[in-house]
Amino acid sequence: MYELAALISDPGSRAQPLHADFPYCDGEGAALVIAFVALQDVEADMGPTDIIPRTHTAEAHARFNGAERLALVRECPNTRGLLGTGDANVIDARTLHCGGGNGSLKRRVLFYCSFLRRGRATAGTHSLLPALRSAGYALDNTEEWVYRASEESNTNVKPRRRCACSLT
Ligand SMILES: O=C(O)CCC(=O)C(=O)O
Repeated sequence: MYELAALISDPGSRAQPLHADFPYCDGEGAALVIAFVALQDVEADMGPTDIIPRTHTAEAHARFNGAERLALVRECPNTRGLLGTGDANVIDARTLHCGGGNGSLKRRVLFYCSFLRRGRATAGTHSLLPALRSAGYALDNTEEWVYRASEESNTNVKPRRRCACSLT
């Protein structure tokens, strides 16, 4: 696990510039995968995340770094960020995206977490608490920590309130 936090866009927040959270590197597959989870419904005037599918590629990054940045944005309608509470967008972090401007009176909050490929070094800072960085939360050992966490939380509530947790 690489990041674990929430991002907040308050009313009046400006749109972000289009960006990728990870560079395109020749010969390398996806190194970082991010899930953005809506903590409330995200409506059109709240500045939904604008995600441009299939832009994790060499060609799209070349266009983005050249003169075609605006053309890329215009090619794709901004509908993928319209989410119901609990819905998620999961992207390869090389995919071009940006938060929209929040012209509503509602706060937009997205919980996000990301997973970095094992052994992949990065230079940047990230939002995962230092204490959690060495905990070994990865996608290939979720049985160990997701189920353990759900078991632990289930033992701390009255039986009638227990919930079944699964990854499906
Ligand atoms: O605000 C959003 O929906 C996206 C935020 C984002 O892409 C970022 O902070 O890198």
